[in-house]
Amino acid sequence: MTPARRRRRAASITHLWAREVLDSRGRPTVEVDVGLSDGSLGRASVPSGASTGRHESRELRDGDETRYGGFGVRLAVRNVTDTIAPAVIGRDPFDQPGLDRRLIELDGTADKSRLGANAILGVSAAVARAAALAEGVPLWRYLSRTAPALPLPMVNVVSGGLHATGGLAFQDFLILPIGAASYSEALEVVYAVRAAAGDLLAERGLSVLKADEGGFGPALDRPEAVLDLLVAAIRRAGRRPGDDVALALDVAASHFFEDGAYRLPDRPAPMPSEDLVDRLESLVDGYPIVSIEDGLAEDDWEGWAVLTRRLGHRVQLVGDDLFTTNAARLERGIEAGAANAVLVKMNQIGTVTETIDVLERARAARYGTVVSARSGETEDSFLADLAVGTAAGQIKIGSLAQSERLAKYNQLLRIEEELGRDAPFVGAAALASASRLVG
Ligand code: 2PG
Ligand code: MG
Repeated sequence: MTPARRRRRAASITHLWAREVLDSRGRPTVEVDVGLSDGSLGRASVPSGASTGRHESRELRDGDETRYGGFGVRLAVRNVTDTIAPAVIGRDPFDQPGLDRRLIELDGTADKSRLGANAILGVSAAVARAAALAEGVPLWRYLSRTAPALPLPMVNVVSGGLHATGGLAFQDFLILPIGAASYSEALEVVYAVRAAAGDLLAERGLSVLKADEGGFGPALDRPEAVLDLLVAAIRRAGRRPGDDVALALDVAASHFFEDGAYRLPDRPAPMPSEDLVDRLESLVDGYPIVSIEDGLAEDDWEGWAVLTRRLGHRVQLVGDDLFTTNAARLERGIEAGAANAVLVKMNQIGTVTETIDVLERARAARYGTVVSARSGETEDSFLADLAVGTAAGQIKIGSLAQSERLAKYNQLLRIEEELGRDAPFVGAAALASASRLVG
C-alpha cells in the first residue's frame, strides 16, 4: 500500500543542532538534528569518501593533528550551530529548494568550502527528514517527483584501489543480480554469490578479510584474476554468469593517472587513454561486464569521449569522479558524449535539491543513474529513500556486510514491504536507460 500524502500543516524550523559522531572508518563526521514547530525531529549524518574526486564540494575538517589525526569536524559542527542555525530557524521546512539556495548563498563559495559541504548537507538532509515526518509520509515518498521504484543493487564483492591493501589497481569488482524479479530476490542472489566467492578465496589460501566497504581485499594483482573468481563464484552459487548475474567495475582511474598517463602495476610503461580503453574493451570481450565506472580519469574529457564511442553501445559507462554529482559537469559530459550514466552521491555536491536536480537532468538526457554510498558511511539510510523516491534504477552501497551498508539494504527491504507485493523493481531494465545502450 502506498501511503497517501497528507495535507501539509504549517510548520517552521525551530531548532537546529549538530554534533560530531563517527563513521565506518572510525573517523568523525557531522550529524545534524532539526526540530520543527509541530514537534517533528529530523536527523541526518554525512558520509565521507576515500577516493574523492577533485571536483567534489569540500568537506570541512579541523586539521588539528592532536584530535582524530586532523579528521575532526568541530569547525563544521560550529558552522551549523553558530552560522547556519540563525539563518534557517523560522524557515518553512517544506521549501527544500529555498532552504538549499539559502545554504548555498550563506556559504558563498563554489565548492562549499567556507561552511563545509558536510555541515551544509547535514542540515539539508535533516530538514528533508523532519519535513517528511511533519507531512506524515515516508521519506522516499516525500522526495519523489516521479513514480517510485526499487533499484537494482550493484554490489561490491572484491575491493582494490584506495579501499583495500591487496594490490589491485581497480577499486570495485561488483555483481549485478540482473535476473532477479524483485529487490529481495536480488539480495538472496547476492548473498549466495558473495558466500561462494568467500569459499573460493579461502580454498585458494587467499585472504577473506574485509576492505572498507565490506568486500574482500585479496592479494590478487590482475583484474582478470578477480573476474575469473567472480564468474566461478556465480557458477558455484548455481547461477548463470551474464544471464542471472552480471559483473561491473569501478576502475576509479583518477587514482592511477599521473602526468597525463595511466600507471597500472601489471603494465611496465605508463599508458595513454587509448591503451586503457583497449584494456577495458578486452575485459568486456572476455567477461559478462555490463557497467564500468570511472574507466578513465576525472579530467580526461577527450579520453572519455573515445571510451564512450568505443564501448558506450555495449556497456553502461558511469561517471563518478568525472561528474561529482555536479550539474555543470554533467552538462559538459552530455554535450561531449562522455559516459552514459552518472553516479550520484549527495555529499559530492552538498544539498538534497542539487542532488535531485542532477538525477532529473540525467534522466532527461537518457543517462543511467546510480545512487551511491561512500566508502566512509554511517547508519543513516537517506540514500535508500532517495533511490526509491527518484526511481534512480540502480544503487551502489558496498558489500552485503557491515551495519553501515546493511542500514541501507535493510531500509530498501522495509520500503519494498511498504510498497506491497507488486513493489515496482527496476531490475535489469535500469541498464538499458543508459541511452547509447539502446540504439
Ligand atoms: C566510489 C566510492 C564508493 P569513495 O568511488 O564510487 O565505492 O568510493 O566513497 O571512497 O569515493
Ligand atoms: Mg567510484
